[in-house]
Amino acid sequence: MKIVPPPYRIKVVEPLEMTTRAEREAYLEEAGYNPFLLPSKAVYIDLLTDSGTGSMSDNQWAGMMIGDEAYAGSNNFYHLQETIEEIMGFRYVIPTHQGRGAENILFTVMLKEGDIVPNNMHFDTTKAHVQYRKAKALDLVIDEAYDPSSQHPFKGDMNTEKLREVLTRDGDRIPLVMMTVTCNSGGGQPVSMANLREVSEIAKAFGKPLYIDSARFAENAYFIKLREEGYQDKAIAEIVKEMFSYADGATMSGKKDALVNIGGFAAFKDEEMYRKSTVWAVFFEGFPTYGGLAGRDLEAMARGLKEVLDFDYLAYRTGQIKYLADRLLEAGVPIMEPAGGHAVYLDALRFLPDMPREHFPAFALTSALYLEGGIRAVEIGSVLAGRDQETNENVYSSLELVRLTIPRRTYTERHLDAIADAVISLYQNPTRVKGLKFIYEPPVLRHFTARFNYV
Ligand code: PM9
Repeated sequence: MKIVPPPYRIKVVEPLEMTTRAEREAYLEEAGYNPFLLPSKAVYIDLLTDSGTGSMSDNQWAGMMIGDEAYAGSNNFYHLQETIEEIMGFRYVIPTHQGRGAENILFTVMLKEGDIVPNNMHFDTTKAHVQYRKAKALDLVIDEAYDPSSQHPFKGDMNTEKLREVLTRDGDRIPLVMMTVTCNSGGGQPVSMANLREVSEIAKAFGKPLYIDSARFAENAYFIKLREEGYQDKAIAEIVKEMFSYADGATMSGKKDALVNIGGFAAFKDEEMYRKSTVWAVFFEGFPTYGGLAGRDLEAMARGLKEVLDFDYLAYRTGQIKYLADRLLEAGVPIMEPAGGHAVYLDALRFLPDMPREHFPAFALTSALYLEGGIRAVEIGSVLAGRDQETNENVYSSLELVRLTIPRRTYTERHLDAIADAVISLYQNPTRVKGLKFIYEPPVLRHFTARFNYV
């Protein structure tokens, strides 16, 4: 198995508590078999998310010491603004407390009831913000995205034929087009430069602005360099610049590719859009030069945005995902292929072919994985999908996945081996995975707080 060497060494460590199986059984019962309800101290390896869970560099921590905590016009805001302009080409920047803060501002300015937002694939919070305004979140990703074994190199691409169709038919209801890079809900799959370019040309032809949900923009750029013809000799920074040259603006969760624990921003090319957005920034987030963040957070984000462009960092980061994926594939474990940028997704329907859908196989697998190795993963399947708004029946989603999300610069290959060993052991002993039934089901976003017991 190929290991890409890490381009850093460890300076600070955070002790982890080791638990016994009996202790984990008690913790899990207490948590209602829901990994979201486990206390962090009960978890050995936390793969719930890669959002805000990574490690900052010494350079970022040093930057935090020069936080300028002025209410307005902090030095660190200007540093962040210059950095975003240099990297992404957006002149106008509004910091936000995290990605969804930026979505809230953008959609408050742009959306009204009855509108449609085409996106390759909306992330949950983006979709929720669109729907909250009684607008429709339309996913137009290519069909290959829904086939876990398709080896398409850019499974995050948008189906441009469908985009043209919807713009032709419903153009007057579409205030903007969005692209999510990488495509999180589709497995961290990248979008090609050719697709971004084409989507931007189509949007322009119909007079619509294009916004990029850029949470994992650098991981996307790395895949373009690796897989798309004509980009092998380009620096990541050049690729990133070209990606954003096709967009009118961006929303960003800094908790991913800005390598910070908290933060985000909205960015614009157009001054008028920026002006309209500042009104809502003040309302929701704070004065437009701090947006709910401390000056030190702005500095850490500015520095993180530069660090993430390092090729060796990205090679190691994506190499970790591939390492884990390859170990699982070698043992025959069914996963979503090819390995994406930030997570490995187990395909629970093939992992547990005999478990009925109403026993929630992917959710059940997260419980078993916790018992097996103290590993906390997250279900992306039918519990998350919820109930049909009209019939109130459970929606059994086409993909029943467990996301093993790898935090940035946090775990070593030995941790990845522990994860692989636990997953493989369950795959070889599937009777250890026990189906679940609800004992408490909240009416919305049920996966966060639902409680279960074994069927
Ligand atoms: N993504 C994730 O775990 C955070 C948890 S939300 C239950 O993958 C994209 C592509 C995301 C994303 C968050 C957001 C929102 C926007 N776009 O979490 O608000 O993956 O900073 O960003 C999560 P914030």
